[in-house]
Amino acid sequence: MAMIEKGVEVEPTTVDPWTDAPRLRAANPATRVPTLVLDDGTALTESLLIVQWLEATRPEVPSLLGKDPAGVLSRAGVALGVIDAAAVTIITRKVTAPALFDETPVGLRRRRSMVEGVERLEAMAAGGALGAGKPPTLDLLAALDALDYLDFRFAGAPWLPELPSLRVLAASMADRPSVARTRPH
Ligand SMILES: N[C@@H](CCC(=O)N[C@@H](CS)C(=O)NCC(=O)O)C(=O)O
Repeated sequence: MAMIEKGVEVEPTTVDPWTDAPRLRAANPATRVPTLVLDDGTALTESLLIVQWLEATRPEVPSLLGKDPAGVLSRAGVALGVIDAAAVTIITRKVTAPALFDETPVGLRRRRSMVEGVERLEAMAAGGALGAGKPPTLDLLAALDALDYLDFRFAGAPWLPELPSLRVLAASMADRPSVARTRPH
């Protein structure tokens, strides 16, 4: 989403990192996505480092940090906490299978991170703190990503709170190319 908002057109390769795809492994010794290979062969990894590269190389395009960088980064951190707790839960299931990680003490702690984090995002959306989104800043992009990822991985989970304001905000962004073209499916 950040790349599209910054006007960078990529030829995306859809890859399952768990299959150790050779091209991904060559570009990124951690064998994780996202990995961005520039035209000169430089490989950039870690989503937030890719955002830093976007900001450093395209200062003229509206900043993803907006006019209140501290506020944007603070709110983005809440969304990233949700995304990280969700991703860790999915990845750790692979470690503990067939036992389910989710209801171990650490799994429940990660669930609490998801619930409390997304509740804070909901309050931000209700109070207008995530902005109208045109152009979106990093906090809104990360919040939309957190919501989509929770829906993708934990749809119907009884512990997922209702998120009416966040869903209204997400619906208002649904047709934006950066959102429509990157939604998980
Ligand atoms: N901190 C990294 C996290 C990247 C990450 O964990 N990607 C997962 C997506 S499923 C992955 O590629 N996992 C494969 C693995 O952990 O081996 C970022 O923000 O880019």
